[in-house]
Amino acid sequence: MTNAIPPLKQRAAWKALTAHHAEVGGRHLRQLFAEDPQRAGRFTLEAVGIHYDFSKQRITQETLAMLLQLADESRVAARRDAMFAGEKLNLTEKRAVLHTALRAPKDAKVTVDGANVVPAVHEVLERMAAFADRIRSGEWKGHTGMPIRNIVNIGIGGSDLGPVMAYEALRPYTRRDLTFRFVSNIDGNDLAEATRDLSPDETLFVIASKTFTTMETMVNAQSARAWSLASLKDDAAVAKHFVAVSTHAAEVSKFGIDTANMFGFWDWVGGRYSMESAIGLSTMIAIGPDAFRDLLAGSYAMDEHFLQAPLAQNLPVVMALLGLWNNHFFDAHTVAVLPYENYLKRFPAYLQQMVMESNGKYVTLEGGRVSHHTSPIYWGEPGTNGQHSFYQLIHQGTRLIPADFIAFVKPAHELGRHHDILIANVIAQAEALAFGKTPDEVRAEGTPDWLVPHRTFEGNRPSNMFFLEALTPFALGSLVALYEHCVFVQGVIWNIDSFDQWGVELGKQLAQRIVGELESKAAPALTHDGSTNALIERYRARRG
Ligand code: G6Q
Repeated sequence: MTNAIPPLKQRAAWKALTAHHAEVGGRHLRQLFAEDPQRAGRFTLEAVGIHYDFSKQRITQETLAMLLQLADESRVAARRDAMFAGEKLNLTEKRAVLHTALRAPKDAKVTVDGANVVPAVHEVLERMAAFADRIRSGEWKGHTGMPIRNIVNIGIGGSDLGPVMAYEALRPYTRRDLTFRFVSNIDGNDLAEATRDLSPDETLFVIASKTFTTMETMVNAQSARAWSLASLKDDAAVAKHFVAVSTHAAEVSKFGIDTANMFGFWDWVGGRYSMESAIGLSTMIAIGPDAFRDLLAGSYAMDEHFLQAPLAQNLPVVMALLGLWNNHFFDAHTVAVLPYENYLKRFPAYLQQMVMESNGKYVTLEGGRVSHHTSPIYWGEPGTNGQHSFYQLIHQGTRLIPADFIAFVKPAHELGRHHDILIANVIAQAEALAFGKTPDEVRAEGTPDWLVPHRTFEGNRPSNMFFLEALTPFALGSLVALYEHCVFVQGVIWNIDSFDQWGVELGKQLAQRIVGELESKAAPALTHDGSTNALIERYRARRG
């Protein structure tokens, strides 16, 4: 399906928004709240257990109506339906985009190239569950007859960030008597640290790689194999200590892993959208098959909401539109993701890949150059830590940084007043950013005149507040799908391919060439630029 929509700036809704921004863009949130006592309720949505308060965005009802008009003109609903129906929306790789099929119920039907993919999804889920149960129960024995106590996931990018984020997020649901480690970096320190205190006869490696050719993962997997066999001293041990998650059976058996111990997925699952495919095997071992199904159920519930809710009440759609409003009309180049939940400490990193690898593109679907910015930069840290560091810039810096606050009513651990204080802080930050503190208020506190400008907060900094009940597997699944669909909607409006990632290729190719030059005994003539040549020569000379 092609998307022959006019360029963004030529769409009628865009033009209307431009005029509208000239009129309302300067209004302060203080004024907007004062004018409309119903504002908080008016700009709050509730779905899939997520209470989404966007009343602290710099919008009026008219803004929202125009943004929704933009979604209409950009054919968001039709593109969404096409994605769920298995059309090949990943244009440059000619692939369907069906991470939503990973969480479809057993009786659903999702067709790719004429075949229903749902039975295969459930078949893999069942194999994963049987395997996870065998590890968790101790039935699966290592080569020396010891049960597995350590699981090391080796993968990178989409084959790492989802599993590690989900493991950290759902720690209270994990088997505490099992140790989980995640190795991604080609830097040998990563594998060395992950294995230094583990015993090979109790350690299982999950080699997670869609292609099974990624340099980092393959080198790490070979070194893990050597580490294992140095102690177990028998090639047959590989079958007990290595399993693979991949779409490439041939490459898996080339590595020496029995394909009976391989868990498959499909080319219609993008790496950064794969944490609920077999790439989630380590997650399933950690939290168990039932909790993993709850994770899928949370994403599925958000999928259904995204599919069925009218655009004006549709969380991912509204969130995406407000992101565009800030990005384009207030020149906000970044978004701070600020979970007030320590278990979500890897969530910003996970979102960085999801958002920026998906929508960090300057080429349109038709191959032209976009005439506007695309993805903002996502970054963040859990609160309250960030408050004692970079929040200064969000409050009083010269750049506008919209924030996504994420908080939960119930903590995993009830510990004195901790949670009340945590939640007081997240609510206070959103309030402070929106309303600030006027010079008069500062003066009234007895501040001397010379200090007043320094202690004044302009406010008018927009934020989203996502308030959920508790960080359960279901809630995590719903949050992941919320952001996935938000990214999708923005990609549709920008008319870009959110599902390829050609931008990572050049560095890979150059590294392949340079590694040959670093390791060659023959000191080859270097034909890079002067700086690159000098760096290569310096390394070669220092390493001897
Ligand atoms: C994600 C990207 C990328 C990918 C890694 C690992 O969307 O495609 O991050 O996940 O490069 O790839 P493999 O799983 O093939 O090793």
